[in-house]
Amino acid sequence: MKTTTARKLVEKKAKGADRLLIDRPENVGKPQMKWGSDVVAEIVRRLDLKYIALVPGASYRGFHDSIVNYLGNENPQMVICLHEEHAISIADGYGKVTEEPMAVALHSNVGLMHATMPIFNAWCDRTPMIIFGATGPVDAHRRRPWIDWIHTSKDQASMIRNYIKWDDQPASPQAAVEAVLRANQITRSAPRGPVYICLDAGLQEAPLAEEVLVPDVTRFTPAPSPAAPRNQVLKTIEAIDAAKFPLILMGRVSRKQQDWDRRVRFAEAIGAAVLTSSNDPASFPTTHRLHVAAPCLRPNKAVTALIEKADLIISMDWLDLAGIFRLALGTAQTQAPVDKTIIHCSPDTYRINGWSMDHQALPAVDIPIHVEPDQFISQLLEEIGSEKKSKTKIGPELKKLPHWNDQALAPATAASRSSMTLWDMAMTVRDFAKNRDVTFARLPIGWPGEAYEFDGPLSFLGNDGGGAVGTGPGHTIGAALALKGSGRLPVGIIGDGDYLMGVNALWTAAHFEIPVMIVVADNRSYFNDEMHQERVAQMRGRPAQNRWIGQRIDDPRVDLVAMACAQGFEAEAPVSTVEGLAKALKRGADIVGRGGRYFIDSVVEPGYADTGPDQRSGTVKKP
Ligand SMILES: Cc1ncc(C[n+]2csc(CCOP(=O)(O)OP(=O)(O)O)c2C)c(N)n1
Ligand SMILES: [Mg+2]
Repeated sequence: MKTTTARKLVEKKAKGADRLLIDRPENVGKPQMKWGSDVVAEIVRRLDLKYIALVPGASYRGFHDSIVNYLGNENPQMVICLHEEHAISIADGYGKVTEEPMAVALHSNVGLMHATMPIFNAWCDRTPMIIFGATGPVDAHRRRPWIDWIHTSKDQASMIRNYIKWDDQPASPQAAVEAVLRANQITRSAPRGPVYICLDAGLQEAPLAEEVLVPDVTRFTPAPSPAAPRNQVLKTIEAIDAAKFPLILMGRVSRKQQDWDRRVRFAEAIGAAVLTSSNDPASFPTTHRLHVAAPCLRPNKAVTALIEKADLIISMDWLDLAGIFRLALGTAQTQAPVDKTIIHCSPDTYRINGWSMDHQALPAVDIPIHVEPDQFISQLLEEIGSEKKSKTKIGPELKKLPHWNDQALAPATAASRSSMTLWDMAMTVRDFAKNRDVTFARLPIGWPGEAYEFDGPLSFLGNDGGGAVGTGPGHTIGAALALKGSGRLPVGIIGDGDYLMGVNALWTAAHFEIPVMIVVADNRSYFNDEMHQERVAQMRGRPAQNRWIGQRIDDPRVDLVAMACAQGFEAEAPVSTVEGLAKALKRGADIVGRGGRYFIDSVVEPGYADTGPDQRSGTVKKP
């Protein structure tokens, strides 16, 4: 189903392929900077922020007018959303691809309240993002009765201050210039995260009373990321030289191809085994000989064996270093440090606070490095030079270790079966993605590591850092927006619970004609929590067969396809066999390749496949 085209399409030659060519204002002429909000718009334009995701509201009607009629709805261009949650999630998905901030505008306290959860998510994702909020007028004498009073809060940012990097509420247009410049520096500096500027409605709507200076923004760019002290680099090389079995835990790293290539060169140069997490964006080619075990979230047998075997562990901003030791080695934690040499490279200490525990447990570390991993790796490579390759010690050891991808994988279930497990679905998707430039914007809970065949930094963008259901659709569409015109195929594979919570993010993709495919692993349940209820019942000696109560999304069955079509996606009837899914994926790829949007309801049996084809299953049936 296509959206109507009453709106004007302005064709802008071939270079417009990555732009949104709609919603163009008319008769704006050559507007003068005359109002407080024009100043904010002007400084934002100079920072070259391409988009601003928003749900409108009167608290920022001045700023809204400035974007449309002063900027001509360009740099940034408005990306209208149907919920503040999606505005933030779209900016998060965009930032995951570009590592650049997208702007967001949120209406007063109420819009901000809607946005809090995905802001937390973006905080956990370390995603840059400049959020504009609004309040007031702060001057009570200028407030309209009732509504302006309701929508004015003191210290509005206090709602989110614990999970953003910085906030401000400038009291003059000149101060707003400074606030935006500072916000830009802070959000782009590692460890990254959202920042918030609250714009007084009074400031926005007041005519400029004095000249405002808008400086050359090149003098306010963020500083380059710091380098590791040389003695730490040398110490690391000594530790590598002394190690018999070095293991790299490749964690939160950049999306840049040259950084990816350097990571591969580094691992090869020192001959270390490499692990990646199934929850974080792609960081290393998963089929590389050194990537011995399939990616996973919690250490499985193969990962545990590698961790046990390693005498040197190099964490490249691994999200939960102490946690993986605890899971793999039993007792190892802060109080009982592991008996191995540990190098931990992460800038995270510069950003953590006492409210959020997303810093995870404190690991014991022998060589701490407070910089971004890719910076550290480039320093190490420079120091090592190329002659190191011959010194590789792990080579013979590695030859003895089976590579996860060499093992014969259970194929998707035979054609005759009339239903699909999550394993079947994952294997079908894996086959589909081979030889295609797919970006998996999200993958669902329980997706098997054996389906993670990643060959570049945009193969996978990681899951919701804040463990927040409802962000899948927004993340996928934000990523697709960033990838528009790149030739890649953006695919978000998400749970039905996630889809249903965030479903009306889809309209934004249709409105702006963003090519994207969304596939739901439809188990008709909040299945993750069925597993929890089962575990609790078992621990308490109670009937586990009741685990489905309060969990199943059925009776009536929600028509997921209709919800996508109603918002301008193309789709077909739900598929429940591997052949049906394979055909649907191909059809979808063709449509998205031509610039369209495709939705697939992939019906699966309840159960998870992250423990292999014999999936943790949902044989429990409702009576
Ligand atoms: C905002 C939010 N609400 C509730 C939860 C708890 N929760 C975690 S996973 C999950 C189920 C998600 O359902 P779905 O997307 O269908 O995936 P499935 O569990 O079926 O694999 C829920 C409710 C959460 N993490 N975030
Ligand atoms: Mg589900």
